[in-house]
Amino acid sequence: MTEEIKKGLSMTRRGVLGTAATGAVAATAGVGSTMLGASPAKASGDYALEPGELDEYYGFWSSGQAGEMRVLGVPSMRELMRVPVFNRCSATGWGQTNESKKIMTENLLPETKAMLAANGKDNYDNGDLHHPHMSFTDGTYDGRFLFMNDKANTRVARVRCDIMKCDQMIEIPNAHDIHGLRPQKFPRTGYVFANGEHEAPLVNDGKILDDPSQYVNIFTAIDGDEMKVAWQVMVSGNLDNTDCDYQGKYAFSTSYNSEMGMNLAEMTEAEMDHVVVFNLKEIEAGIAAGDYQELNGVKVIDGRKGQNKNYTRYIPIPNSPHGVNAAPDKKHIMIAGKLSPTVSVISVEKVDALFSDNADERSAIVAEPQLGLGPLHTAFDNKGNAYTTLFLDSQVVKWDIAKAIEAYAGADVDPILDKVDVQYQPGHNSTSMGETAEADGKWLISMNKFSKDRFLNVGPLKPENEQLIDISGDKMKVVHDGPTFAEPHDSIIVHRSKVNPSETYDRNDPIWADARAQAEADGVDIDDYQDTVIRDGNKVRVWMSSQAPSFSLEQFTVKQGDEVTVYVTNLDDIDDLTHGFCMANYGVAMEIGPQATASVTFVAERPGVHWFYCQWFCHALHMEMRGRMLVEPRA
Ligand code: CUK
Ligand code: CUA
Repeated sequence: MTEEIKKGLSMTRRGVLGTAATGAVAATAGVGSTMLGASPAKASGDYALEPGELDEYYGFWSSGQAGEMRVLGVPSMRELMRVPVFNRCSATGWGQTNESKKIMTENLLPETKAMLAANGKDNYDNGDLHHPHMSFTDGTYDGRFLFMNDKANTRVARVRCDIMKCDQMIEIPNAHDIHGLRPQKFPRTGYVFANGEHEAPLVNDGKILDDPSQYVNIFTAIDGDEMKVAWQVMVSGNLDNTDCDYQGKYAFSTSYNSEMGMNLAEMTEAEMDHVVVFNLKEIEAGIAAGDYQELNGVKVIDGRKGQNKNYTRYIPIPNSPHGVNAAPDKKHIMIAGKLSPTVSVISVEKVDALFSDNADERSAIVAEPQLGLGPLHTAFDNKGNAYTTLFLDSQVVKWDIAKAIEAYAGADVDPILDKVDVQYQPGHNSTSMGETAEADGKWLISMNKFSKDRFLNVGPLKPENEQLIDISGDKMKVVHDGPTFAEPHDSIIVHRSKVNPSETYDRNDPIWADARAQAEADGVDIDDYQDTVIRDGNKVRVWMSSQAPSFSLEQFTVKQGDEVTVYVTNLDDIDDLTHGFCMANYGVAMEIGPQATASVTFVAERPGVHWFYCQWFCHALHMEMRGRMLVEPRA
């Protein structure tokens, strides 16, 4: 389809549906402050919330190259929070406070630390967060953790759902560039499965360079409770996306480069690529039996083709497959064809025979409907239907899984039920509770890579467009456009009953265990009012508490060149009473939530009077919440 035709279609539909157009009219007339509030076109019900109304669902969003996780309300699509993870954050001090630096750096590999040091850094500055997914118990979300990948620097992080902060981050050895990531669904998480996307020599120390025949790819199972690598499997072909079954037996990873090509022509040469099936019990047995090599402290099993072992099977799939999605019927795994217009449906019941009888791998395929151009990802409702994004067609297609299976068996039925245009080029999609056994068939988000003309022009860099689609009826209805900054890939929509964040911190939170230990050593009661300055050689530890609208210390004095650590404990214990600590002209700022302790370390190299202030508006006298650091010049 040409751009002109696409634009034409979108203009026509705008005219028909009237949502975008009426929103625009309302905006010009100065009515309402948001499209959502202003739009009178509530054609499909109750996506628009009144002021003060709460959403029914949490949406957990990735942000791609922005490196953070975002929390949205669904269906309103209001952005509720940004949770810094692989990025840095000016507001919260993520990447700067001692507590966050520890989380970010304590599990970096030695060679990473050496590389960073040579570049004058102690931490990565960027990340590429594609896939945020919640922990499961018995096939549904359990509200404990969110796990997410960093494709840019081969890391996996965990966010605690009670405080919505990252509490663990690990760098994955041996693998390269973690892309697909999913938590085990049954019996619980358990494992977090993570795909290394890019192939490289297994020992990547420079002895092997331009010899792709010696490159491998690595699939990693992480223990999600301990946040430690449990085991790894060496595979043939690269690894893109992954998901697992509802039985706790298998994980599935797509490979768009079974050819192990190093350029575009080579990578897209074969008509068939594959899905790797990982047999979890067999892998665990192989590890227990000692059939592994240990590399960088990790047990690595050889699951490459031709090993004649029962660790893996390779199911041929046309052509550069991408998304992997387990259906809530607990029986089917959908593999999106990307360059093939098909979605291949794997029956998990038929996978057993691939291992027990060495059955032909394609015998596990029970349907392969032709859906349209560029199928990337599939989501589900609770009525046996699947929703697949068509990147090239700029559409979402709704199809009937049972009919697709009948058609594959020879019946003359069309599984396609509906198609809807989206604006434009969708990647992931997600439905309300759709990646759990409790899919409820209410909402679908289409995460579109291009917004083009859908919003006011903000220059050459455009937002993405995440569209809310009502799927409660027979026909899909696009009901809302939601711009987002670069570049969410994936999202999950979690019923609010599953998540129960706290209002304030627990004083015994392990996040500031180091500060607590230091306080004990310094004779400071970290849980009470504190205004103590301890000198320890050229190290100075400043202990203060905050209570609106003041810091316990109005001033403290240090010497030029001292290494200063400021610990602030926020003694306020009511909801939404966050304070900040910002040391002006020192590049220092952090968030201190109610009942939290946070700390930051810097060298007081700039003599003179320097004001620190609270940068979180907390009180009528918030501007007065400030104090002085007096830095005596070097003699
Ligand atoms: S990938 Cu982005 S559209 Cu990283 Cu899940 Cu498919
Ligand atoms: Cu405390 Cu503003």
